[in-house]
Amino acid sequence: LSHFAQGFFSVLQKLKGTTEQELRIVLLGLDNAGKTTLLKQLSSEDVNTITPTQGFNIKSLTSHGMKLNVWDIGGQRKIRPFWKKYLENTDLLIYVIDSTDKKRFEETGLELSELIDEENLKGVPVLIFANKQDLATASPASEIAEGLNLHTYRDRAWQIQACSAVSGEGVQDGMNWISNNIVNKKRDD
Ligand code: G3D
Ligand code: MG
Repeated sequence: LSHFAQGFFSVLQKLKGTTEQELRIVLLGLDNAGKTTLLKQLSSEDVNTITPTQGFNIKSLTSHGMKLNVWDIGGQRKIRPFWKKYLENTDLLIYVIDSTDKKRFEETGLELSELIDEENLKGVPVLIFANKQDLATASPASEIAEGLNLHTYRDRAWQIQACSAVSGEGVQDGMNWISNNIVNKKRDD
């Protein structure tokens, strides 16, 4: 298993001890951000690709009491009403950014801020992976956080985590944050 998968399942195991509920996670980001790479080790037989008639793909992974929906966003404004229902009852949003793709920082920031405003994602904790930090051209996570105005997010827990989906570096730290902020929070509910 990848670091991501290991971290993921250890989080789930903790959660399983605290709740009967399914953990619902959506993993979003522009195309090419690194979502599939993050999931590579998880996505063998369990993944179904739902292709709703509206013309977008959602990969859905159900495993260990977790339902994980993964899809590319951006350039999908017209069909947004159709995918909104996949955001219902979300426990956690993981948003992946290609830290080397400066040309699209504005676009990815806009998409994120619109997601944050979605009714179905109100108050939902968000973990942002500033991915591809193994590349010399990557912007540091702190700079990306500033560009995204993360400090203005006051209605939810959030974290930005530098990582490389390829090497696995930083991925476990992100998972630890989930474990501390989602699992423990659910236990208090
Ligand atoms: P997506 O599912 O979000 O669209 P992918 O993104 O996981 O398909 O990744 C897009 C490209 O970025 C892939 O390259 C992938 O190998 C690369 N990539 C993803 N994460 C990292 C990372 O952390 N570091 C580096 N260096 N590359 C990464 P290709 O060449 O296959 O298109
Ligand atoms: Mg992909």
